[in-house]
Amino acid sequence: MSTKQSKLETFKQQSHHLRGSIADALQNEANGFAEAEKQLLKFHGTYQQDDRDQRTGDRRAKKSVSFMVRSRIPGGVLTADQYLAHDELAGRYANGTLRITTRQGLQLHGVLKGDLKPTIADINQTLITTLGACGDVVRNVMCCPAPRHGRVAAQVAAITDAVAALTAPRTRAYHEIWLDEEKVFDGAQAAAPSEPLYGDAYLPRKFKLAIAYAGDNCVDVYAQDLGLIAIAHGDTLLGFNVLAGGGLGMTHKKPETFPRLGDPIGFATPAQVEAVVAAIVGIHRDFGDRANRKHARLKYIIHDRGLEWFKQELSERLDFELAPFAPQPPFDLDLHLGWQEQGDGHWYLGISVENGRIQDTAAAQLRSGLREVISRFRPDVHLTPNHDILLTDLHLADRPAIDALLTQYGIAQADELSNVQLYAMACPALPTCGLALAESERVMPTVIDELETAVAGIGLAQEKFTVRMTGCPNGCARPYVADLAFVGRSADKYLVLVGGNQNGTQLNQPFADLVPLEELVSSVLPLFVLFRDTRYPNEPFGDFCNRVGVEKLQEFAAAYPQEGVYA
Ligand code: SRM
Ligand code: SF4
Repeated sequence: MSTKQSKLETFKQQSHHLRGSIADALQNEANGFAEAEKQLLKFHGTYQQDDRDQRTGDRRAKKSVSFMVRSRIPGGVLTADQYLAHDELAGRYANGTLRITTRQGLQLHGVLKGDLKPTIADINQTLITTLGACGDVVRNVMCCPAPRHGRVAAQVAAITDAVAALTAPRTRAYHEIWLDEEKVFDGAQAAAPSEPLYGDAYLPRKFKLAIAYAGDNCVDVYAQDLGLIAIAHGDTLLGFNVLAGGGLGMTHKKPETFPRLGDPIGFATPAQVEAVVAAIVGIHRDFGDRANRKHARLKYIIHDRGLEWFKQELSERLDFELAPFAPQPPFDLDLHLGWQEQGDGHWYLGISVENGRIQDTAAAQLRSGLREVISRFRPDVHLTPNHDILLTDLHLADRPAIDALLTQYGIAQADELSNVQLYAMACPALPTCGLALAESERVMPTVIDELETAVAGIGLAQEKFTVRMTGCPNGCARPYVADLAFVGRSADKYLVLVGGNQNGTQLNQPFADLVPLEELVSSVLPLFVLFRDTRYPNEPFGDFCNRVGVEKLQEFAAAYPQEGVYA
């Protein structure tokens, strides 16, 4: 195993808290940045990308370079003005679309280098930052987006904000580069403010944190480096069950990389939770692998050193003992869609957004429709971890007008969509993602249409199961906890996995490999037939697959008649 630190560690350490030569490089004529700056830019919330549809195969040909800009939005909560500012920027500087992310952020794609500074500055004008949306830091802090009222909800929201503030990078580099703040670092001495949580080299890798409410796992809390589950008794927030060591990224054919669910660690009171977060992030900072980035997540520290070691190390960093993990009810996945009373006399409307892409197409003008509804009715906007959008604090009296507007713009409401569609997610993949091995977002609608028809054809139209697709094994749409997943392997071939569940509490298993795109649905349809015929009462699809086991499922599928004769 190499102990030589990775190149990126050197970039970080030499960057004077994320400055590098970004400011100078912004001024030059090139359409992109050199390697060190490209890496540092991620911490500022932007990725250099190229349009992979435009790649010619000629390495000398000039690439069509542009930037993805990601906003860090704790809990996914925006005001109407903040949403509308992003919408406006999508039209002015980006490719005319907004992309809700699986961590409740918003992305712009296709921003040119010359427009990066105004784009980031304009986002900041609305009091939203892109700093720390990407890079080796604690990423956007997630929290269940459903508008809730009462003391518990207020406390959970306050803790979400406090944890986001605690884990935000402190460097002023961002303000100097993008917001024209006076330079506090002149290159002569290390006069930049220190990073109390991160140090000069930041974390060895990204770190993900989410807060769930007991019983509602819409944030996929087991897939996070650090998961907090709010436990309340009536109107009192007792505290949080703490999970650590979840994470999904893996690399095909490299068994030393793997998805992992978080382990129960203990229970923290509201007053203890920030100290617990700082201590666990500190363990990642101090023990994470700085030589091999593929082995640098918290999950590998816990896997390699053991859970008992981790708990001991955590206990030494805290000046109190964590209580034991508290009993909690079973989880469910609530997408929070449709019209719902929010508990304070107001209503919210959850709208399903196919793969999180807010755009206008011939079939539906989602971007324009949302813009009009949000401009006229001024709701707060909550982005969900399932790529959807909630418009909150609405008056019931406005429902007919809002419904009419959605119809006018061709926007379907949740009760008009199939369960297959509602519970599906796909990552962006091609053409923007440089790591994609196969298509995802662009082909998912066709796969979903086919799957919808197929399961309806065998009488399972009402069945709820999660189906997720990614263009590579990194796992951005959290495929490894889904009932059914398609993970890109090569140009148009996928690994098919089954046996996760909607509740996000179990990992799925590979069922078939290198399945061509056009055979994805037919490859799994025999499993749905077997499920329909032999499931236990109310047993979900993923649990059924898990119980029967992949080997038996493979045998059954191999013996099953070819496509077209399912009944
Ligand atoms: Fe991700 C890298 C998109 C959530 C695991 N992810 C990327 C990049 C930036 C590609 C790159 O490095 O060049 C993708 C940009 C594509 C594009 O064109 O927009 C990308 N990831 C996304 C988003 C937009 C997918 C989506 O459908 O919404 C999500 C942005 C969330 C946000 O707002 O911060 C997104 N990524 C995730 C998740 C899910 C989650 O966090 O809940 C995961 C799996 C959980 C995990 O981290 O373990 C995830 N993304 C990765 C990985 C693998 C990390 C690993 O430990 O191996 C990479 C690759 C990397 O970091 O090197 C990656
Ligand atoms: Fe890109 Fe892979 Fe993430 Fe999809 S899963 S966005 S292809 S890195």
